[in-house]
Amino acid sequence: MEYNPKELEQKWQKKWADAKVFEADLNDTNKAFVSMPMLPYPSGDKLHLGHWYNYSGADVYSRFKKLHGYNVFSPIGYDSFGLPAENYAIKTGVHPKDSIEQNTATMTEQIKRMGCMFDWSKTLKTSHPDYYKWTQWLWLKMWEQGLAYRKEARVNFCPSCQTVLANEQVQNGKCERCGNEVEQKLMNQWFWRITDYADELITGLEELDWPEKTKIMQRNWIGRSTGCNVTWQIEGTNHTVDTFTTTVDTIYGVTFAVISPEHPLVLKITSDSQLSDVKSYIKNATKRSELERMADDKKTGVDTGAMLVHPLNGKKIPLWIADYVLMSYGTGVVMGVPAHDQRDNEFAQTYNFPVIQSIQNEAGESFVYDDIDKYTAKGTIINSDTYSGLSILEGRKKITEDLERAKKGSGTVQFRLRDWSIGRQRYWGAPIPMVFDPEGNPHPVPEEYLPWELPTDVEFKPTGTAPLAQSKELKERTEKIFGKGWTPEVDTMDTFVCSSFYQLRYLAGGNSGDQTQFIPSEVDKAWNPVRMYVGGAEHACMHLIYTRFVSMVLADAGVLHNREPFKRLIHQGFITKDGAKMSKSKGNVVSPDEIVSKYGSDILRMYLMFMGPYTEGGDWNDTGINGIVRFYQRVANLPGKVSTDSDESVRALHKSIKQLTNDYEVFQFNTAVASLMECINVLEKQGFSTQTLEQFIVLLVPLAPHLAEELWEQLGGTGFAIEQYWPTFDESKLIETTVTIAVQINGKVRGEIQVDAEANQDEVLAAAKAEPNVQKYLEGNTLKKEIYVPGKLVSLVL
Ligand code: ANZ
Repeated sequence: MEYNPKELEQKWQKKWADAKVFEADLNDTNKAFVSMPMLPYPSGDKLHLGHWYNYSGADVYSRFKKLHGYNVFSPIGYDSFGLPAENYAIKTGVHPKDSIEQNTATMTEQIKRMGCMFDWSKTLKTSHPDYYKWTQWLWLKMWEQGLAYRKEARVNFCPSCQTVLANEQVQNGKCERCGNEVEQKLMNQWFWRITDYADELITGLEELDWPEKTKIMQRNWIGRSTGCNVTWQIEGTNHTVDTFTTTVDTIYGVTFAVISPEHPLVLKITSDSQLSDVKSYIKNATKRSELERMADDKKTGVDTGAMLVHPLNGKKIPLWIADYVLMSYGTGVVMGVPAHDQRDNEFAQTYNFPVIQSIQNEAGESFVYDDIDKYTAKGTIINSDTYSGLSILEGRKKITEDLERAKKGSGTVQFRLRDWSIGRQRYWGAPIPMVFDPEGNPHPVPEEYLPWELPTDVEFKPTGTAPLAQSKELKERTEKIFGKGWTPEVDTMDTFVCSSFYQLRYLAGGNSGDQTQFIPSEVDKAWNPVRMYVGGAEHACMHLIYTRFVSMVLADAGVLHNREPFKRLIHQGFITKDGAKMSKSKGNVVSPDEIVSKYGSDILRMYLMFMGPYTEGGDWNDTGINGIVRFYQRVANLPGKVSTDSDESVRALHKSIKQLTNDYEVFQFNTAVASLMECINVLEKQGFSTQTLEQFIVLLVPLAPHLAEELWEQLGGTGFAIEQYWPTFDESKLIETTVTIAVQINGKVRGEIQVDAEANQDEVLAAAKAEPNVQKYLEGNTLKKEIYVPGKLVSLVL
């Protein structure tokens, strides 16, 4: 066959499109199966090899499932609101609306060249009014469910992106997008109450077929802690403070307590003599970020002058203020146990608090909880009145119960997760559909006014205040609909909102689909959740938590039948160059376009899939691709070599069927390619029939979809190769009927014989001695010894 990938691939892409082979009929609910990669965001840069890796692997799987008779829907779209598009627009001066059109057109052309089985008839762009109408609809649902609220809070602010960020979007104190140091700012902001779902976000993980690492990351991020809130009377006042502790078993080891500088009671309970010190401490502390405060080597603090009364033994405990205690966690006050907590120990050393041991391990030694798992701690309570002698866990339970009975405490569960900060002071996002009455009270924009359009009469460059505030049109629109003195909300939504439900809008037909309802109920029932989701591990604690939260809310609102969006999840690995991540600054970026122009999409795909286990990625290497080119050419030549089957060929085919049936399912594409390579070696050598070749072609469809079609056509097959049924392997065909035996003479291999697997020793030895090369050595020599290792080896000694 003439090897011209460009022509061949275009031909099949056109045929697939003309015949609408990949357009899923969403009304057909039988064997419905959504298999999709994460949607890309258009930034102005072209697709890189990572995209190819992501989409190719996802497509191998989608095709594999289609070949099993699943009604596979593989959608794709663009996450086109947000900073990448906006920053590109700022850089080039082109309005984001125009640059998005241009950039998505380029990307679409690139993606289409891959020949993935995407259903382009149901695509979407999140920045289109037909889409963000639903982003705003989701906002209204949140509002209706009591899950959207506004409050004055210290929020993360990126001075470079000039916008507020959610906690998930701050990584090691830096902005997830631009890498700049994030500041803390007191601002009035919108939040979504994701913490209401903290518990289910943890328990729901159990039923998901996700990488264990990702589940652990989510669990840690959500950070569930079971413990006890203890109430302490402040001596000589009517005030009390609560401390949250996971280890109330250490309560007899408390020698001080610490209150956060932001705690509302601080100034009320500080003694007159300490007031000025405490005030200046607060002033300094509130300037620092949480991260800084937690990372401090040297803990600082000031005495408030207040004393707490120990709820169990009545001892007086000094209360200090210190910034290592955060207001955003627990109750903002902690009991200090220097004997068993490292931080408390450092604090006690600096300020000379006594150290009292109250627990010991099984060896009778003291320990700090930082070194062991709190929830399974083994050991005994000591120095603790009637609790002494109990095991740690028993004591913890008993102390909690006694405190509860005395109304001085209660068992409780704390989460590290914070509510999702939703507003952004940026232009290129979905406007928050809220307006304020003349008294400043917020009201939702009624659904009939959606999409609540993004105004165009604004400068989109960021200044730190929301660009929408400049829009005359938005202000006039608001007054016209709601009345004089009404004002619009001017923040836009975090773009992670746009991608938190997009898989459901695909199911409504995408942007050109159903605009009358969010998702048709029957379609939701049959097609949701997504059965296979493929994308980067970097989304573990952002997109993949937000989307789960939104699905749970929509299920509670009666919109969805299912509470989890993604049943199975796979993260692709990284493609590196010379061991390093590809980046423009390193100058080691491999352009997929050039490779596709030179070799075609099938070869690039097969090579990428061959580089290593899909979830681990691999290192790009230009010479390696030639091996795939040779394999491709050999496969392309198979139709000209059709003859008849031999047992070996049939066995090799069934071995491949067996292997690939497993490999594709578990994303081991590299071993799948290797298996086809082994198979073709045997087929070429031993001969094969048309029927065997047909099955081989079906096995090849996921890895080289265009070539497979071409060969299928050459063989005169009906329909498309992708419409065939996956071959089933026949275990009986796998049984070896002949075995290969090596023949050694004086310890050196001199020949190889093929014998019937059932042959007995005499037959095998006779065959060995008859082997021509072996015969040469035997001539004129006397045979001293002959040994047969069944199924493996004949050893002759002269
Ligand atoms: C006494 C104690 C003794 C504690 C001990 C630990 C070990 P996790 O597991 O992460 O939930 N804590 C509570 N609220 C805090 C806040 N706002 N800022 C800083 N630290 C706070 O951690 C719970 C523990 O973190 C709590 O248990 C408390 O210290 C501290 F040997 O109480 B512990």
